[in-house]
Amino acid sequence: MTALALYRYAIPFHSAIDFNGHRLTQREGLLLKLEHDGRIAWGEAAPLPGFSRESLAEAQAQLLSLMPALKESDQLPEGATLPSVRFAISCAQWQLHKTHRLTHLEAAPLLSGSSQQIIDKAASIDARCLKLKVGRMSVEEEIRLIYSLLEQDPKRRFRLDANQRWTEQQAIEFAASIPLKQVDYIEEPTPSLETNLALAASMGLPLALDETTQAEDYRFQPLPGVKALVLKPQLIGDLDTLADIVGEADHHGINVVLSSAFESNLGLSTLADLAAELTPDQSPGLDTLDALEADLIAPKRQGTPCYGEDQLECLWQS
Ligand code: OSB
Ligand code: MG
Repeated sequence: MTALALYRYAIPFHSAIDFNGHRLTQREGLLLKLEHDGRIAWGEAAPLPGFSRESLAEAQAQLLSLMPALKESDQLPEGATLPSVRFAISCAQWQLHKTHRLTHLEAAPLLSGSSQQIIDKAASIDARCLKLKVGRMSVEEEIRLIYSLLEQDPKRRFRLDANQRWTEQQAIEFAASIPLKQVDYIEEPTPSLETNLALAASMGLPLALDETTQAEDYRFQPLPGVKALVLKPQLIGDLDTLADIVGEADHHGINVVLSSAFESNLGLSTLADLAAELTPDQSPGLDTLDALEADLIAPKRQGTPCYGEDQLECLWQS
C-alpha cells in the first residue's frame, strides 16, 4: 500500500432515531482510506448500536492495531475479527482493485411519517415500488394507507417491514385485507419465526427475514415460505462471507436484498456497488442518507454540508 489513513466521523441526524432502544442523535463511525497506484478507496466501519455486537471503541481499537499490517499486505489481516472491521477492510480492498463499472438499480424509496406525509411523498416521486414500515399505526390505518397508495398507481408494488411489531392476529388481519400479490415481501411480521412461517404457509404471506438473520447463531437454511433475506453487510463482515450467503440463497431460489445500517454516503455508495455485483436483480434497501445532516469526503447532495478529510479526526496516517 502506498498510503493509508484512519479517520473517525460523527454526523448529526436531522432528528434523533431510536435503534432498538438506543436513541442516537448522531451517526459515528470510522473511515479507512487506502491509496495505491494512484487509486484511492474507502471502507467504512460503523457498528450500529442496538444491532452490532461490537462497539465503535472496540472497532476503533482493532482497526488501529491492524494499520501496520494493512500497510504491508492487501489481504484481510488475521486479527480482523469484528464484523464492521472485516467489512471496512474488505470493502476498501475490493474498491481499490475493482476495475469494472457497475450499474446501480433504481432503489425502492423508504417512506416514513404520517399517512398523509407518505401519500404526499409517494405522489411526488416516480417509483413503482415503495418500502414502508408497518406496525407503527393501527392495522386499520395501515390497510387504508395501502389502498390510498394503490389508488395513485394500481400497479404499485410494496416492500413492507414490520420489525416484529405485530401480534399474530394483527398480521393475519393485515395480510387478509390487502392484495398480497402486489407485495414483494413483508419483513418479520411478528417476533416469532414459527408464527411467521405458519403465516407464510397458511395465508401465502410473502415472508422476508431480517432480524432473524442477525442472531449470533444464525446459519443460512432454506425455510419454506421465506421469499427473501434482507442482509446488512455492516453486521455480517467480509465480502467473501456475504457472497457465500448470497450464493446459497440463490441456489435455493431465495432473493437477497442488501440493506443499509445507516452508513454515510461513502458506505452507502459501496453497498450500492455491492448490490449491483452480488444481487443484480434486487434493488437494495439503501434509502437512509436523508437522515444524515452531512456527507463525507465527496459531496453527494447539493446544498448539504460535506466534511472533508481535514475536518475529520485523523487517528492514523502513513
Ligand atoms: O428496520 O430494517 C430495519 C436500518 C438499520 C437498522 C434497522 C433497519 C434499517 C433499515 C434500512 O430499514 C433500510 C432498509 O432496509 O430498507
Ligand atoms: Mg428490516
